[in-house]
Amino acid sequence: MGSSELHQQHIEIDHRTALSHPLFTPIILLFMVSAVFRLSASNRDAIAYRGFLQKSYYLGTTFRLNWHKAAAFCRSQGRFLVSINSQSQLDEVIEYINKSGFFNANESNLQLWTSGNDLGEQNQFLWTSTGERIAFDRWTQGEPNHGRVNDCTVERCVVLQHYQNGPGATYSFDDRPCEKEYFFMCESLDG
Ligand SMILES: [Ca+2]
Repeated sequence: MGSSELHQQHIEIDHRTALSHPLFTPIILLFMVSAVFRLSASNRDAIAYRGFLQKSYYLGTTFRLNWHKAAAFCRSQGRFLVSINSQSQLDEVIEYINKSGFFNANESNLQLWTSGNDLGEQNQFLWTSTGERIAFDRWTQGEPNHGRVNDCTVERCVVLQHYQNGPGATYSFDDRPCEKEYFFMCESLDG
């Protein structure tokens, strides 16, 4: 056995010894448990702060995306698709849209994706961004109608829609096929 072979064998023995050290497993476990605790603490902090920090918005009206891509786009900007679970939240959204000038540019209709959907369970609509049930009853008359194609329900994602001049929808919700492309609105918290 040459000296280099001896050296190699020695290193391998040391490696096995380190892995089988009696303290190795407990140390790894302790590290993982503390990481989980740190993560849950930061989540709690985020929820606690949510109460007194104002939302900020982003209105995407330069290109249309399907619901899944719109959700991903918002996340890529550090935001979430918008959730609207009260009259005051709707008022903030309407104010933002009005200030954006969208309706001044010869636009009379607007449909935009929110985070609402019932993808998890039929007719159990949630705001994915907050985890809340859709408790704010702002459905367009006759909606959600769970539109179907070939016996399969395809209308499972929620738009906020507004028709300036027509009858019907006035900043109200409608379930639409998630694959359809609409404008979208993202929200985040200012901190
Ligand atoms: Ca519908």
